[in-house]
Amino acid sequence: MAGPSSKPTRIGLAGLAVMGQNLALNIAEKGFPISVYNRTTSKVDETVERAKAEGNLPVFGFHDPKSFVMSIQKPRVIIMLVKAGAPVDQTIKTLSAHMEKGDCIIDGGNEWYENTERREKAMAELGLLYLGMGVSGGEEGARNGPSLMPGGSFEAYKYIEDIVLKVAAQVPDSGPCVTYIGKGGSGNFVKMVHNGIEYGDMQLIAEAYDVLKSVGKLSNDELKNVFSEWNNGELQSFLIEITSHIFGVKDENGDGYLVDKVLDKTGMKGTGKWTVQQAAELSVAAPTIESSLDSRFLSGLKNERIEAAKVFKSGDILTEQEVDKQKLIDDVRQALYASKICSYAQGMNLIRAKSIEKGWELKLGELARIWKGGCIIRAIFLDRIKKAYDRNSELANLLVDPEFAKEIIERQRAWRRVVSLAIVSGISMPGMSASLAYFDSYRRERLPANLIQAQRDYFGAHTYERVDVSGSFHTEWFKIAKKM
Ligand code: 2AM
Repeated sequence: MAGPSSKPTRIGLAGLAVMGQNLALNIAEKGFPISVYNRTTSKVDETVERAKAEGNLPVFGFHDPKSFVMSIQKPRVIIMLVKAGAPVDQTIKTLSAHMEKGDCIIDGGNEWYENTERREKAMAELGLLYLGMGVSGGEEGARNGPSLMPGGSFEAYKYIEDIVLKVAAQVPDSGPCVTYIGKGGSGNFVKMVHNGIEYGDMQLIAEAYDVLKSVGKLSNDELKNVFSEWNNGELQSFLIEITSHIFGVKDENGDGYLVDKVLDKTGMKGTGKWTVQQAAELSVAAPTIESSLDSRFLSGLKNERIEAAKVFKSGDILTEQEVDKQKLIDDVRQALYASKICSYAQGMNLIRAKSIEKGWELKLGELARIWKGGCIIRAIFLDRIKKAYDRNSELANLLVDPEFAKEIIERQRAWRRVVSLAIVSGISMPGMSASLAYFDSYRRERLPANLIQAQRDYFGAHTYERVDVSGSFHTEWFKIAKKM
């Protein structure tokens, strides 16, 4: 097999599907000779061929796990990019059989954080180090610079620090998009919440599109221009940019634009659902992210929606009211931005709650920094989040950072106009309205929760606290009410 003639390689990578291949080529391009392996050996040859074609990169392929492991310099480091779950356990078993004390395995997949913690413990018993590393940026990011979220053994991180600092996306003025996240499964957890935030961003963008198209009657060309203009301002981000590109793509197989031919049914792989489950576990309100997951569930009920649309046809209330297009576009931009602040506040608070529970000591500002480049949620906006946590690392909620608070106040009228317009027009806007309700609940000193607590005490003697006297109280509400 084509291996390095004498000198061992610096690192190995196992699992050569799209992400694995691209990451291997990226590592090689940054000057680190790399050994590669895949269960199905044709992918090994394919990767070596690509490495040749893309500039004779130092990628060395192996068809059997033993010679693959042996080709790497000690202490050996192997990144795995195989399907999460059982395939990871199988790959660990295959590789670790040939590894020695002090060697290290890194899982670069979207793995459930507890699996990483279990494996880290099992590896430690063999004297092996383990990292769970979130990798974001898709195919393009993996090849040219992803955002990397490594968590687990700090010693293992130190082995690979020189590599990941070069391989990660580089953002001027804020450095490479990688940092040691923390202990245990923190790298996977942070990547999971990153994906939850990504769900939220995509939902909010889809709602902006919906109201502009359905109520504002914007054409795809107009939408393309709006999103491309937005990408020059406060909303500048990868997702806004690709959205503007999507509106410009014509259907090669028919008339019109491709976006209009795409079935309105969203797929998912599970990290969004995990994020919502964790929010519930930790009692953290994350309504924007939750609404994005619910919207995907509802999108999946295409056949039911077709039937329901017939049932409610006569009650269709989408009005043909006149809207000032330019004003609507400007309002939607502001609503999108304000909603996004709420969504990120939820994601960050979820990460902080987990960090406290697990003693991870995660630095929220650093996370915002490493998401500024390489990953799917990369955005100019993340710089503002980083600065907010730099100003106050103990910030209870992004909403109350003085800069964000000012931005929300400036945008709230437009935000309320957009949500109201959607509601009266019968256009569902779950993400933006959930964000607005989150803001409206969080900013109010007094909520109607007093009534809920009174009801709980009425039927279940759950007791209540008082606003004026400390302690816990119970009232025989029923007896008093009966006497009246
Ligand atoms: P394959 O090419 O041999 O299928 C994404 O599916 C990656 O995970 C691929 O590289 C795939 O290898 C690998 N993979 C999936 N299941 C695996 C398993 N049980 N053992 C090893 N690799 C696996």
